[in-house]
Amino acid sequence: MLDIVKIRADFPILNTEAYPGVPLVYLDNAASSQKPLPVIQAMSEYYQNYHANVHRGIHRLSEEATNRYEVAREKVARFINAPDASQIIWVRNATEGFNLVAYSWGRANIQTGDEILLTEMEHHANLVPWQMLAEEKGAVLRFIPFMEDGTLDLSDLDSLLNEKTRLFSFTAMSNVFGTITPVKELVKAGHAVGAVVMVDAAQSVPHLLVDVQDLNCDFLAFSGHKMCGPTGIGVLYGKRELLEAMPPFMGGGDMIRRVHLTHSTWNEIPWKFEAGTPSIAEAIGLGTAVDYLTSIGMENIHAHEQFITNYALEALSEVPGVSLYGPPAAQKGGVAAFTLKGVHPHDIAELVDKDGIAIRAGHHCAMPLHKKLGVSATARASFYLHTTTEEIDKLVESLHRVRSVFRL
Ligand code: 7TS
Repeated sequence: MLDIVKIRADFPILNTEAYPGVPLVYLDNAASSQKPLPVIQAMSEYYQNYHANVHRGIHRLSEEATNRYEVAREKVARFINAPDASQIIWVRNATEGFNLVAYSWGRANIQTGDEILLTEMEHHANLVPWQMLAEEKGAVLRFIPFMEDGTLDLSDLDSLLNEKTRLFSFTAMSNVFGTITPVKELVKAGHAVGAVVMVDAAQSVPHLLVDVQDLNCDFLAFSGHKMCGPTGIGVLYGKRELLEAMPPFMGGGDMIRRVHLTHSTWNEIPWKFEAGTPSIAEAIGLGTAVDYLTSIGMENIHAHEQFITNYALEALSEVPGVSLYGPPAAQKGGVAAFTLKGVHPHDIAELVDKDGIAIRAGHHCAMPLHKKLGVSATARASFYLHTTTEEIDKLVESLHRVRSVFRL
């Protein structure tokens, strides 16, 4: 079991009030997680003690900044068991990871009539870049449907994945249902038809042990800000031979080997994909976030979240009028999406906020998923390593107050 009191003391914001006299209850971790003190300190130490640009100067500050920036890359590589740190490309967020692959790999490899297989429960980040690519290239988008319980319907996988499928990209964990998908099996199925397989790990890397060599995926993307790290930094992992064969995404400083007036040659990976001054403090902060999560243990974090999710699903299901979406706790991460009959999700979020409780309401950047559910929006509580049963109880009490405000 995690020492939640000790963990909560690491997160300054968790010990603040949302309004005077109303303690903050932060249940919006799927949108973005809060930051523990070591991450905040690592970033401020960089600015206070050794801020300089990386890969440029030969003065002490620049060498130290470069060293710490590259050490952070090595930490992230170890965290997801990448074979080598050169396969960790710094991007701004998971969204940029998908755009990088769609733009660079996609424009070089996708042709008219090729198929791109996605699922119906993707976040827009793993949907829109492929739509743009498909439109430009005349490729066809296909989708694995989801079933009523929020798990993937794999019964037609044999025909959805076929010799025309060039790319298969899917989420490892739905940000609405919380569904944990069978990543390893899906990667294997994709490879069996010769497709390149990309995994959206924005919701999985922060909460589960992810091993890219075990999964054998070709690309995998995630964001720092959902895993106790800063905003403005994310990761694209890729297999070496793919990354080396891909053209650059953006041009500019740092990504070149030699520049002539009319043409240039490219740097090695990972820098070939990192044009311009990067997010230095943020990369260092993410390295510290990885240290922090590792010190607690990803298995422990997942076990705690399963316990909390189970508790939350049971407690929420006892509130009259609540409908829950997604599979049971054992099959999902720490996400509870729900509706309350007779109250719009935005009203739920606004009213529980008065009790200091932060949840998200809306389509959670998964409009097609909500369309298929037949609802325009859901309310969503999402948990992390510091979430307590008392916080879930407060949400449930607050929902009872919402019901009385609406005279239900
Ligand atoms: N993929 C999944 C599964 C996500 O949940 C998100 C963000 C992204 C990709 C994109 O991440 P970004 O950091 O590039 O924006 N999800 C959410 C969410 O559920 N609520 O706010 C952001």
